[in-house]
Amino acid sequence: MGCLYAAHLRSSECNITLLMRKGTPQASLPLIIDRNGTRSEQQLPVVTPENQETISHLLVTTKAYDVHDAVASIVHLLCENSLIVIMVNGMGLAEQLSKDWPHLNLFFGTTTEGAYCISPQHIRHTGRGETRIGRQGQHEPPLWFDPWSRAMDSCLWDSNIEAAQWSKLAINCIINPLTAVHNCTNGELGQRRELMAHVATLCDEVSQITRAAGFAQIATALPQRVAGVIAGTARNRSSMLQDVEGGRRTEIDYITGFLLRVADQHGIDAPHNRALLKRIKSYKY
Ligand code: KPL
Repeated sequence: MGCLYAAHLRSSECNITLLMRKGTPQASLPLIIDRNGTRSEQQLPVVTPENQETISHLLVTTKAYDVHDAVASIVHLLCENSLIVIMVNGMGLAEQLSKDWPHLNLFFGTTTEGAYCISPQHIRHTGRGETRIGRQGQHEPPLWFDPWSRAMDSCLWDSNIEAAQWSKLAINCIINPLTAVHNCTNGELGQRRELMAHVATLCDEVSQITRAAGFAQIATALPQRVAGVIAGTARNRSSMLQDVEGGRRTEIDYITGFLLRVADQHGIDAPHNRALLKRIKSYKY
């Protein structure tokens, strides 16, 4: 996702640098984006935390569990006006980051753009979606947001970004762990009777927690939204299933784990979500 945004923002005349992990050697990298049989290639400068100068705008698109370490590696490069846009799966990062760095200028994003990596800097953009970026309660988009809204087809400022994040979280809580445990495509959740029953039970629990968290409309619409995402992404293997298949750590702590922390605050039991969390966390990586 970071490469997709880098390419689009570069085309929108933004000055983009790819910030890679410590020790990455290259000074620049070709970034290739395939879309509908058309290929675009751009050469983008690459830096690492040890040779980067002050960062003014930082977009973080790592796995959720890598965000804290990623920020720790560059926090000395931030200045008073620097801002960070966190666009990752799951929730709970605002609290985690603010605990260690209370003065970070944080914004959050969520996207339904479809893309996957063919090789490290070679991306296939598979489907246009919608991106929402914002800071809770900030109604007017800041000036820096202008090129962002021009760069992507549908990139909106959202002053209720927590609702947008929760809406995605609720769907991920249902589809991701179920597909990972049952080793199935998203579409099978809507076709196999026993899996449909699991979806319905999880939907009930997630809706109850969603309502308690103050997102009543999202709770009411959840069963229909989940059915829509299952049908619309029927051939996908969810990101969590791909992580489990690849023997990688999953983002379950930031998806179901976050949901259950909110459930605990409201005294809600959620046994099916708890069982899924335990099962996914039992996988070795
Ligand atoms: O966001 C997704 C994911 O896989 O992480 C869904 C919506 C479930 C699509 O696969």
